[in-house]
Amino acid sequence: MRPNIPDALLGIHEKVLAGVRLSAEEGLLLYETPHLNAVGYLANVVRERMCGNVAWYVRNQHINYTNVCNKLCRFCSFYVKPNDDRGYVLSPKDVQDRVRRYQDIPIREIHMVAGINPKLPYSYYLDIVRAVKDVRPDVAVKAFTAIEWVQIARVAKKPLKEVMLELKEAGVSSIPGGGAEVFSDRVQAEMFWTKADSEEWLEVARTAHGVGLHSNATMLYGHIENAKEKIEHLIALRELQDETGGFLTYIPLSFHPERTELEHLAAPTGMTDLREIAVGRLMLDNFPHIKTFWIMNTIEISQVALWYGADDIDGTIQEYEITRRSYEETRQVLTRAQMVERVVEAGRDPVERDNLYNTLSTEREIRDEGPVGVPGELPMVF
Ligand code: V47
Repeated sequence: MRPNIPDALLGIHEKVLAGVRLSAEEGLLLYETPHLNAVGYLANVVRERMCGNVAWYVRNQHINYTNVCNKLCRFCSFYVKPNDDRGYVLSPKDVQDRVRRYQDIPIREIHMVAGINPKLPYSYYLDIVRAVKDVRPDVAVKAFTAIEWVQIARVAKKPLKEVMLELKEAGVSSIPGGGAEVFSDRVQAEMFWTKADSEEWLEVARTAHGVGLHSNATMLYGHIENAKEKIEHLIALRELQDETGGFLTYIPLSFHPERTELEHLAAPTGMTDLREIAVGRLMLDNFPHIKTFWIMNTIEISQVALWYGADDIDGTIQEYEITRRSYEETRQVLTRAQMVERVVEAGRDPVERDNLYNTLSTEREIRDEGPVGVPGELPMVF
C-alpha cells in the first residue's frame, strides 16, 4: 500500500526509507508541516525498523532527595529556595525508608534526582547511593542530572571524572537525561540563567560516556523556545552520540506551566507532544530509544506516541514530585499490570526491561499476575 505522504515530505520519505540522515532544514520542515500524521508515519517506519513491535517499560521508583535549589529556573514548580520552610532533605535513612516502602515490588531502577542544594557535602551523595544499594543491592541506580554532577564535583573539589568513578563504585549505574532544557543561549538567558549551559551539559555527558556510564538526554519544550533552537538541540545531541555512542534514550519533556512563574502560558497540546516524539525519532537516527514519559504526556497520548516514534513508555514511577497536580499529592503510579494493559491496548508488545534494556519479562509471562499486580502495588493514580 502506498502511504499518503504530502509532496513536501516526499524527499524526507525517500531518505527515511534509505536510512539516510536528515538535515537541519529537513528537521525544520518536520516542525513546520501541518501534516503531523505523515510525520508520525515516517517516525514509525524508523521506530519499527529499530525496535519492531516492542514497547519497553521498567518497574521503577523516583526519589527526589531534596527540593531545595539555588538555580531559580523559571519553568520549575518543584524547587524552593534555600531557607524556605518547605525545604526538605532526605537523610540516607529517609532514602532507605522510601526504598523499603516498595520493597515487595521487584523494582529494577531507582531514578534519583533533585535540586541543587548548596549545603550538601560530597559525602552525602555517596551515602544516599550506598543507602539505596544496602536495601536493594540488585537495583540499578540512575542518578543525578548533569547539573547535579557539576555541583557534586564542585563540592568534592575533584575533577568530574574522578567523582563519576567514585559514585559509580558506590552504585550509580547510569545517568538520567534531565537538566538539558533547550540548548540555546537565548532561552537560557530568559529561563535558567544560573544553570550550566549547553557546552557544560554536553561535557558532563561526554565524561560519563568516557567512564562507561550510559546516559539519557531530554529537551524541555512548549515554553518560549522556537523550532530552530530545538533542531540545534537535537543536532548537538546527535553529534555527541556520533562521538561517544553513550546515549541510550531521548526523552522530550512536555512543559507543565502549572504552579511555575510561567503559569500564564498554555500547556503543550497532545498534538505537540506527538510531534516532539516523532521529530526526535527522525532526527536522532543514532539514539537506540525514544521515550514517551507518560507522567508528563499522559498515558493516553503515550499510547498513541508508541505509533509516532516512541518505543519506551518509562515505568511504574510510584511517586513523582517534579510535575504534579498539587503540592501535597505526589503519588503518580501505574502498576505493571496496568502498564501492560495500556500497551497491549495500543497494539504493541510490552517488554519489561532493566536500565540497560535487557529483557526481563514479556506479556505472556505476567498474565497470571491478575489485574492488581503483585502485593504492595496499588492501583493507578495520576
Ligand atoms: O531536568 C522541570 C524538567 C526534568 C518542569 O532520563 C519540567 O529516563 C515539565 O529529566 N514541566 C526532570 N518538565 C525529568 C527528567 C526525566 C524524566 C523521566 C525520565 C528521564 C530519564 C528523565 O524535568 C528537569 C527539567 O528539565 N522539568 N520542571 C515542568 N514544569
